[in-house]
Amino acid sequence: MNLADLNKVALAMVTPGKGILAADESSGTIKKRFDAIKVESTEENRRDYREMLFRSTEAMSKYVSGVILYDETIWQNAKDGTPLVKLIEQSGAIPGIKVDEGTQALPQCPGELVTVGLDKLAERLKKYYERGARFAKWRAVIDIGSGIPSMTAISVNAHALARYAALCQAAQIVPIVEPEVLMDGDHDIDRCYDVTQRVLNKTFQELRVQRVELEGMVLKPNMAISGKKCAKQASVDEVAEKTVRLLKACVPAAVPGIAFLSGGQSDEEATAHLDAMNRIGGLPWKLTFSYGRALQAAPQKAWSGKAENVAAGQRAFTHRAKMNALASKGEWETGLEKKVA
Ligand code: 5MM
Repeated sequence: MNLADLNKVALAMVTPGKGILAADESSGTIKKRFDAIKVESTEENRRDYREMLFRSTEAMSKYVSGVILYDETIWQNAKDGTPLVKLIEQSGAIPGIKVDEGTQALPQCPGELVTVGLDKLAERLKKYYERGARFAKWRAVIDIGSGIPSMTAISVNAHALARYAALCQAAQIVPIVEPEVLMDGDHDIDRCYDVTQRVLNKTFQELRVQRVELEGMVLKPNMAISGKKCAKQASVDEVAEKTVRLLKACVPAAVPGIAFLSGGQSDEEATAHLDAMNRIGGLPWKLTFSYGRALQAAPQKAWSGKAENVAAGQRAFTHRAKMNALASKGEWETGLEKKVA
C-alpha cells in the first residue's frame, strides 16, 4: 500500500467546492427511482440516464470530485462506444465503485440487517482498479426503532466495514466508509445523535483494530437529524451544531474528509445543512457531500426518460451540484435557489 497516494486521492475527493455524486443505485433502487418518473428500468435507459449526468460538462468539471458507480455502470459504454468511466475521467472527476452486495437479515436480531460482499472482494477490487476505480464504497444500514439497534448489529456491521476498508487499501483503493443510521422513524434528533455516536465509535474502534490507515479513507455518515416521522423537526442550525459536535467527538482528525449522505432529506435541506456546518468552521476535516437523491431527484424529474429533455436534465443536475459545491465552502444562500442555471 502506498499511503501517500491514497491520501492524495482522499483529499481530492473532498476538495472544497466539490463533492461526490452517488450514482451507485443498485438495480432495485434505480427501478424505484425510474418508476417514480414512469421510465422503464432497462439497461439502455439506465445507461442513457447516467450518460446524461456524466456528460454534464460544467457540473462534472467544476463541482464533482468523484462518482460512485454501480457494477453494471462501470462496464458500460456510452452511446458512441466510449466507456462511461472514461467520460468521468475526461471531466477531471475520479471514478469510484460500490462494492458491497446489499444487505441480509441478521440472524437472532429481528428487523436488523448486515451488509454482505466480502467474499472474493480482493479479486473484484483488482478488476475495478484496472478499469479505473480509485475509490470504493460500502454502506452499512442501521435502523432506529423500538429496542433497536442492538449492539450485535452495530458490531457486525462495523467489523464488515473495517474488513472492506482494509482490503481496499491493500488494493490501492480509497475506501468510503458509510455507516448509515436511517432517518425513517419517529425518533428525535437526540436519539439519532446517541445512536450515531455508538455506531461511529464502534466503527472507528474496528478500523483501528484492523489497521486501516485513517489518512487514506473518507467517512460517509448521516447527519444528526430528526426522524422523518418525528413531530418535532430540528432546525437547520440545530442539525448543523449537533452534527459538528457529534463528529468532533467521534471522528479522528487524521481522517481527511467527511462526505455526507442525504438520506431522504429534501434537496434544499441537504444543501442548507451542509452549508450551515461549513459556516461553523474550525473543523479538522473537510466537510462535503456524497449525495444520491439530493443531487439526482431534480435531474430525474426534468429528464423523465425523453431524449429531448437531456439539456433540461443537465441544467437541473448542474444547479444542484453548484448549490452543494457552494455549501461545501459555506457560501450557499437560499436566494441562489431561484436562479436555476
Ligand atoms: C445512490 O444510492 C446508493 C445505493 O443504494 P442501494 O444499494 O440501496 O441501491 C446509496 O448507498 C447512496 O450512496 C447513499 O445512501 C447516499 O444516498 P442518499 O440518497 O442517501 O444521498
